[in-house]
Amino acid sequence: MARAKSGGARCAPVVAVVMGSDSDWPVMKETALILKKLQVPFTTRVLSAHRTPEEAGDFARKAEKGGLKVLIAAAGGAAHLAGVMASSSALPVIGVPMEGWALSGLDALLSTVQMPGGVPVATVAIGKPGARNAAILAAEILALSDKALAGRLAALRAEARLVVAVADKKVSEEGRSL
Ligand code: RP5
Repeated sequence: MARAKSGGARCAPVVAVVMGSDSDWPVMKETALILKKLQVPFTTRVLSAHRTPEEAGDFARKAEKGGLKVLIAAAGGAAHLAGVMASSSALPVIGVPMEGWALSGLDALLSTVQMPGGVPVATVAIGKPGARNAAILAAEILALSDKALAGRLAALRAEARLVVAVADKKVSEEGRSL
């Protein structure tokens, strides 16, 4: 399994960011960037539930033994990648529906979220917001046993509050000056 960079040192990945196609990468890069910012070691892979089903299942089966703790799986269309990960691993799986080429990602959302009872996939929003939330959710799971990471997550939330406060000030001022 590939090593990931974290805080300047090479650390074994604890999160896998798996996607069905390299066409998903521009969106899933958002996940990787947030994991990097939070100093969570990760690996990024292209594995397809439909085009490389054996490799995808094999990856999920070996994930826990390889040191991974959370799997993030992104796919579009008839999106089964997160489900395949969840069916072959006991690790928590976060599914990210990709917007795809038709139906604005509703197809992928339903394929990802509608898992049968007993095989959960924590499904986040379609596209970039989901890609970002997948990273944060994975970090929140890991932060349950990592106080330093919990601190970095709190700082991220504080940053988001600051952005809203600045926007609030700007819009309030502009509103008053109309
Ligand atoms: C899914 O089909 C992939 O996850 C991707 O979102 C979509 C299209 O894949 P490409 O045809 O661009 O490779 O399996």
